[in-house]
Amino acid sequence: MTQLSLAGSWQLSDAKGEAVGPCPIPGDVHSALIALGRIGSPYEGTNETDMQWVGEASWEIGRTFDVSAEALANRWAVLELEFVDTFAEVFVNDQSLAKLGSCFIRHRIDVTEALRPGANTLRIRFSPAGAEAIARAKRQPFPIPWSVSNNRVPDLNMIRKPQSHGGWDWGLCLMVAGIYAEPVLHFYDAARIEAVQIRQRHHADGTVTAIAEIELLAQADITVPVAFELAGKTVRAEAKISAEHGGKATLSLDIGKPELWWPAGHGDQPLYEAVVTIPGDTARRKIGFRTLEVVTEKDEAGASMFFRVNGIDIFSKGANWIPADALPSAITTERIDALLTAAVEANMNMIRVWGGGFYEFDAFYDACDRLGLLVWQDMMFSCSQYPSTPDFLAEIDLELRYQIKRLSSRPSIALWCGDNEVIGSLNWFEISRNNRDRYLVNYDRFNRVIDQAVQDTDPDRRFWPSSPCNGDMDYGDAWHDDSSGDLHFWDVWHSNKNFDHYYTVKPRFCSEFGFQSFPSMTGIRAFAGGRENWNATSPVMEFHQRDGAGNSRIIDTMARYFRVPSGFESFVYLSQLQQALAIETAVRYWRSQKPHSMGALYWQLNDVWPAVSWSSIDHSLAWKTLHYHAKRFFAPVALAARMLDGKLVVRAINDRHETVALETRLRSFDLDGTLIAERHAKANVPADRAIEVMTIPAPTAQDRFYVIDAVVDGVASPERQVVVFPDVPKRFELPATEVSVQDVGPGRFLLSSEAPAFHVRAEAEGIPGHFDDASFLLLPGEPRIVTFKAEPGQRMPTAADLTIHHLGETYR
Ligand code: BMA
Repeated sequence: MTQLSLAGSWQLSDAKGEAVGPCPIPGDVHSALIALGRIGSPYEGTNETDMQWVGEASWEIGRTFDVSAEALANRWAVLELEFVDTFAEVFVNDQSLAKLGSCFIRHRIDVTEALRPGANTLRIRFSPAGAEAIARAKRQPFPIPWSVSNNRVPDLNMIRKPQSHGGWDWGLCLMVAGIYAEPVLHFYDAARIEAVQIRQRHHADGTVTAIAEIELLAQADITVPVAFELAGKTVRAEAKISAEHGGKATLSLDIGKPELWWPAGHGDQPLYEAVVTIPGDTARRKIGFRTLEVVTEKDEAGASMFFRVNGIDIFSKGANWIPADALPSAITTERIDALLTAAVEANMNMIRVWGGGFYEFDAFYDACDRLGLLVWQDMMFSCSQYPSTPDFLAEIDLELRYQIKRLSSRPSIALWCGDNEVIGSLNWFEISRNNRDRYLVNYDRFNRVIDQAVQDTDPDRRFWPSSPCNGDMDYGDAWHDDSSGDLHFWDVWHSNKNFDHYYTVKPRFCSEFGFQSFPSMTGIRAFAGGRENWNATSPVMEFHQRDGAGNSRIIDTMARYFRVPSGFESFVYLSQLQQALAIETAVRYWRSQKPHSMGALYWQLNDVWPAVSWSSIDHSLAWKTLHYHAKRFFAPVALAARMLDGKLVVRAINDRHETVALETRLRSFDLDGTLIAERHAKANVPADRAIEVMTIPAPTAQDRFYVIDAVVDGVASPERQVVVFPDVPKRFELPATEVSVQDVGPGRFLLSSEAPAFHVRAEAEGIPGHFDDASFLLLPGEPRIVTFKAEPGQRMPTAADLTIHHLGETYR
């Protein structure tokens, strides 16, 4: 036996040592208590309020396991624990062996002396993280302000636990505890592999040298053979390891011309397996060969910001990622895969792992490597100031070096970013505004530790100080300064501006901008109880909205753009439509400014619980309208149309590596669907560019709309269609019409309408899955077939399962 998995059913006990029941590990205490019926689901009603005691209590989990005498003979036994959340004392056979205090470090505990042949016990005692945070804050030499507007538990910036566990403006406060990765007991010969990083050197002739940098540890001074294998080749060496200082080996392989790994939409994602072996231990890494640079060159506007992969300048299209669920037990590989697959289906090529959650699980990065999603990786610091005391810096230094080494071999990791909004938050707290010198120096000391950790452990990758940030040593206003660096543009949502306000900035790279909507009716039915609660301002609905001004803003926006909807389901539909239109306005405009603008990552992809939020996929994994729009507005060839000074200006965007011959077809219709005029214009849109393709005088009356298609290779794909109202939709007399649905095969439906139906949205409520398209225009005589993709194991809907919404019926 070389290793023993300790995953499975552990026993949970309370602070007094009383047995509570089984606790599956990997997993969390809350989920065990829910399964035991001790607490309700935090997602339903207002249950969250009644379970705050769980996060404030101490808990213990334990199990027994058998170890044979042979397994122990002359072996080095090491208990490996990762994703331990957070303050935990580890007992083996009642002997205290370690006190853990960081959720972001892998703990490897020598248990050789403590184990015995036969039955052994392992107990892990968790103490409440919130109390420890407060105790640490008291010991600070000066106050370190924390994220008051988000966290409901004070001082979480003192401890290395996901910051959003204490509540966020899209999430609940559970202060979960547990172990979220498989605990493993290793039996090594005498030495073990501590870290493996595979670096790549690309040569001008297309050949690549792969370099394995290997860190080794041993129980006693020893020399071991090391082998490095990749792409059918192997190299061997000997490594000296000292018990006190460990050892290192660097092995290189020339591997000819490998197939290159590309971001999604730009090419394939071939992965090669690298294997590093010493007697008794093996490490495997999936390698994708690609070059990647972050290009920040000075130019007339300021400085560029984009990713260049294999020599191609990539427009980053994507969204921000928050933890996949508030209950870690619910974060399965299937859930992660479903979310990231949906990101790629929506033509995304980048995900930003936001700094208030986890350095994600291996399954997350496995999916990104496999799917071609570049990862903008924040370090886990968000929206607070952080200490610069020696003990805190030492603790995060360990964390950073561990995480960078853990992830650096992955092709998906594109950038290491120091934090989320920590520079900006200097301005949020009275205490740091009043003594900016002190807090800026404090920030710089803290941020330099991150910078140094990146330089030392992953010199091939770029360190970016903070998101947002105008550049190295730039402490300007990256919420508004669009001349360089990445921008968080929040004025439309947080300052209640019109969607047109997105036209006032031309970000070099917009890494956050968002607009809220209600979740799907499937989600609402599950958490809100009876119909009497189906109202935006019912107590339960307000409880599932964590941005104080959120619902007012949604309602206010609706009044600006649409007629007041006649029922709650229409309200939910409209809330999702306006979110989609807001984000679409920004993305099409910024993409049309390519190559000045080179990135649009909206806030946010997913949800941790069923709530009103900025997500495009709700907690039930239902696609909101935004996600369907994202699939179109992120399409590789797309149009951007904009009303400007009485004109309708159309630009075409090309993300392909070659010129696209494109015909712009613009049709204007009156509101009953009669064609008024049609124009065509041909243009060659150069590779990786956006150019103007048509301009026409636009009407001043609200009596017509425009349908613009980009015809490529003779095909006017609906994916590329843009529909423009020359004024806000509420001013148009939309025809009353019913959309008819016909089954045309398993999961295939023909939708048609006798008068124009706008933003037609079919839903198969209660059946997990999504359509290939939604929120599109149906013109008379131009029916559409939509196809449903059911989640694995789900039945296909029939026409009778579908509900259809469209804009013209929301107020009738
Ligand atoms: C941002 C993020 C989050 C937050 C979001 C919505 O700037 O970094 O902190 O949830 O805005 O307010």
